[in-house]
Amino acid sequence: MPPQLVPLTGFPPLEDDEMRQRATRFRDHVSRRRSVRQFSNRPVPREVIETCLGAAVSAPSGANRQPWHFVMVTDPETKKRIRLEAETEERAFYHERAPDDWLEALAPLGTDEHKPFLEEAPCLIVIFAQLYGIDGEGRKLKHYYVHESVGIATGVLITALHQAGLASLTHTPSPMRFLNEILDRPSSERPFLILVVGHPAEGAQVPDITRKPFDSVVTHR
Ligand code: IYR
Repeated sequence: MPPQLVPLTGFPPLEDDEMRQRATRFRDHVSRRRSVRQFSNRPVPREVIETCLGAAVSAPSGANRQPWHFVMVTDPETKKRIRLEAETEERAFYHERAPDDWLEALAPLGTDEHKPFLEEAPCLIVIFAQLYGIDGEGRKLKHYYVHESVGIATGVLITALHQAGLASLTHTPSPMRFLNEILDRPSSERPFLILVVGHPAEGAQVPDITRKPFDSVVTHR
């Protein structure tokens, strides 16, 4: 099929100073994001999260196949089932499966097998990576760079939620296949991660950790 091209819109050229200002403000705001593990039960308007998902699904993807699916979970019973299954896996992880070096790496975060936030937060967004798609005639459609694509969309989602004033936590119980059953998703989809979303609990605390010095992670040639 020949490419179908249309004019690029939405890029009015900005003065360098305007760019500097915008980049700085965005950097300062995004840098204040923290992963939160204690959530209040304050509800979040559904349309706010849907709008953030609208930002996420605008992400670039391999051959524009958009190999993702997002399930918004707000039903208390479903959240409870997810918590129970996740805690079962996490118990095995923390007490049997995890090698010592992994447990040491996690120690500064203070995480353990208890995951009350899966029930307490008003919304879980379960992100699925579609290993392949299905075309109009029911045939398998190849997807490309699936994990890169879903990772980028997830990054946009986390940033959009932060911009909307919401806290989030990336949570990856391992293995996560139980999510397909609970959420009725096909085996062509693999759970990528759970994004826990809501307002931080009053008095919420976060680990006292820092980011690597900028010059150690960025070089010029
Ligand atoms: N999935 C476990 C363990 C865990 C792993 C990593 I890597 C983290 O950055 C944090 C936790 C849990 O959620 O507790």
